[in-house]
Amino acid sequence: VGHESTRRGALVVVEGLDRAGKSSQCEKLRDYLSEQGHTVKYIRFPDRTTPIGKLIDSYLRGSTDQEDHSIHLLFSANRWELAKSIQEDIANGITIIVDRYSYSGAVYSAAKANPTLSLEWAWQPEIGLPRPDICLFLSISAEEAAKRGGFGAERYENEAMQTRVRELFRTLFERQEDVSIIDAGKSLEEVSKDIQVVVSECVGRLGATGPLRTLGPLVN
Ligand code: ADP
Ligand code: FDM
Ligand code: MG
Repeated sequence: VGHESTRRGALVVVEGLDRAGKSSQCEKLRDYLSEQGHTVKYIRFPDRTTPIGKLIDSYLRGSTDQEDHSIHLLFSANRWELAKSIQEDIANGITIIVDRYSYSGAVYSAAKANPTLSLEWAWQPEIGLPRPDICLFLSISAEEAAKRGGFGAERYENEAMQTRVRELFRTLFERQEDVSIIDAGKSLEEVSKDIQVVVSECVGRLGATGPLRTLGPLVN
């Protein structure tokens, strides 16, 4: 009788195209879960602060070029270098909200249409990483996204790339469990409410989910 072990935190990933509203919604979700009494961290990938992250940042800004497979593996390595601290935080009861994860990793690289860089190839290095308890895909049409202002100056912010990324996200998420597709074309507040419902339900069934799992191979 007595000592109850710490209830683990949840691993919540937010995915979607540029300007789908990921960063805005991550902040809102962090505030909401904090108000509910959870200890919450908000992190993002790429984490541009590490040595690997600095290489990625320079690539995204167009200051340096990198071979397609090579930069892909650096994006993955950037997740691997943080995997242990994520696992520890979750075990210690901290809920982590992640702005982009392995799904962006696989999809943006595969969208380059490099003949030896398929979605299957791109997914491989993600196998074994902490698996999200829930992945929220903020789905937005090209028209809605266009209303949210012009593209920035970074490498993948062009129409052709975004179109291929949109299609590949759909293909990938048809092959994943624990994904919730959120209509991100609604107002900030409406989207936020929809996310709160899904995440509350996920957090509520964590006891039945067991310990944090790891990402497995792509299923057909
Ligand atoms: P992302 O992180 O997915 O690129 P942001 O959260 O940075 O997206 O949002 C991109 C832009 O769109 C910002 O100017 C933001 O204020 C705006 N925005 C985000 N969500 C909505 C929404 N639901 N309706 C209208 N504008 C939005
Ligand atoms: N991106 C992001 C990748 O190509 N691979 C990855 O593994 C991740 C996490 O980097 F264009 C791309 C997606 C996007 C850019 O932009 C990061 P933000 O604005 O920092 O999310
Ligand atoms: Mg963002």
